[in-house]
Amino acid sequence: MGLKDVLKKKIDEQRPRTTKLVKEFGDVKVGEYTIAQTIGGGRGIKSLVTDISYLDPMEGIRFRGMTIPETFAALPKVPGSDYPYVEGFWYLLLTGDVPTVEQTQEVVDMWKEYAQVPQYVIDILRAMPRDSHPMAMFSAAIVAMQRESIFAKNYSEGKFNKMTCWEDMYEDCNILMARLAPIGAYIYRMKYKGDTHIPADPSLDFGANFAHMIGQSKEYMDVARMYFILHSDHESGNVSAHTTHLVASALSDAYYSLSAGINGLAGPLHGLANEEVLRWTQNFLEKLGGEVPTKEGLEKALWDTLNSGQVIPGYGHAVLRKTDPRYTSQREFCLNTPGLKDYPLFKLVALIFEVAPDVLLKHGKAKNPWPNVDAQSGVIQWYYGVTQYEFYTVLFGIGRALGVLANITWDRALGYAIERPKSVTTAMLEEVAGIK
Ligand code: NMX
Ligand code: MLT
Repeated sequence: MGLKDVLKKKIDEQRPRTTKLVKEFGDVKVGEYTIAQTIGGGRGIKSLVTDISYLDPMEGIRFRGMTIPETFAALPKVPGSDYPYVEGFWYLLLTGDVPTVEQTQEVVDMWKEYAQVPQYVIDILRAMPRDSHPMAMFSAAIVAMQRESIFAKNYSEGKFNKMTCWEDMYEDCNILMARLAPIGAYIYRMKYKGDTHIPADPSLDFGANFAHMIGQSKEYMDVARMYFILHSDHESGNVSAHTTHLVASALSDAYYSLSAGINGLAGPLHGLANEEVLRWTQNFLEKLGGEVPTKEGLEKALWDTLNSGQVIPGYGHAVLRKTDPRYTSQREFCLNTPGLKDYPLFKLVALIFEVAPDVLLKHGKAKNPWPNVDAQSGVIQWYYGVTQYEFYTVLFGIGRALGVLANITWDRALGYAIERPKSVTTAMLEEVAGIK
């Protein structure tokens, strides 16, 4: 059975579960919420459903029920590599099944067929001012391709069918996913490598091809595979996933939805934090003439950042209350890679890990003083020569697309409603609080 048939079978099995919950148990309460949650970004309000990943505050992310090490261990590996195919991971996210080698190959072949980036996208990227942020370019390239949406075309021709429209979304998502690595690579080479470009190598998988197209070494191929998988999904409430879902809930197609999600990822409190971490650490190293600081020196720098009203980038989380396992996974990669383990920037990042949580605890504001994914990701990129930290969030975005596109395919399959929570006025909240 091909991926689409497996997915169809899963969707047919899942639909009655959702229908039963809504029809027979629709009045059962899931939770209660407070004024602080209403004003404070809806934190902790359970109002989204996804089976693709779940974030436990203490344990961290599970993809389709599997921890990060379990996921890496279970998926078919690229021959000659310890890391799995990104394409196999996509299969897992969509279906919940660990694919066989043949099932993985089906996605590899499909994405190769779809990977050609249309010339007009290249023209649009080239027409943008060269100093545009790479995230603005990435988002523009995605939304520019909207004219190709199969979902939008069929909808406009009156061919919308609630039961089968997920198939158009599925096709759109595969086409879009296949093109994201070449688009990212094009932006990278245009902005930072003298506008010289490297054509895709049809013998390579998605992650390796990205490494190849940006002009990277063989070693970096595993970095790309690891990076895309680690950044893929973090349940549905984070800004990029939620935005993608929200926009898709209006029956907007995958291109509009993903572009919107990428715009959210570009914020410094979300995906841009990986750029901020590197800017912060590089500025700091520069001041010290490249020397790794003492603990005392580092503590002072962290306090200076906090006292100037800035956040410590890469630390804290809206849900997590422990060190992010995505941080740990990348830290282990550093510790197991000769050269990286003793790399000054890694030593500094490791020292920040020793010092920052205590500083944040003393500061007394952040509910979670531990590092998140962004605190560790830039150092690996820098080590391999991807030093243009402005670009790091595009890497995050290519990975994040895996999760959010799998999610909106399921959103269509299960016919989730247009999202439209209710707002209240401040006076209404004061009344609820008994102030007036
Ligand atoms: N440094 C300084 N202050 C912090 C930090 C931090 N790293 N994290 C939280 N706080 C402050 C926060 O600004 C808030 O202050 P105030 O009451 O003055 O508004 C207070 O602590 C309470 O915030 P929390 O409830 O702990 O965190 P919240 O859920 O609101 O926000 C983040 C979560 C991730 C936005 C926040 O921790 C943060 O700004 N971290 C730094 C930026 C970052 O690393 N973002 C990346 C997140 C992961 N990702 O990739 O998306
Ligand atoms: C993410 O990966 O989306 C971030 O950790 C933010 C979040 O989960 O809120």
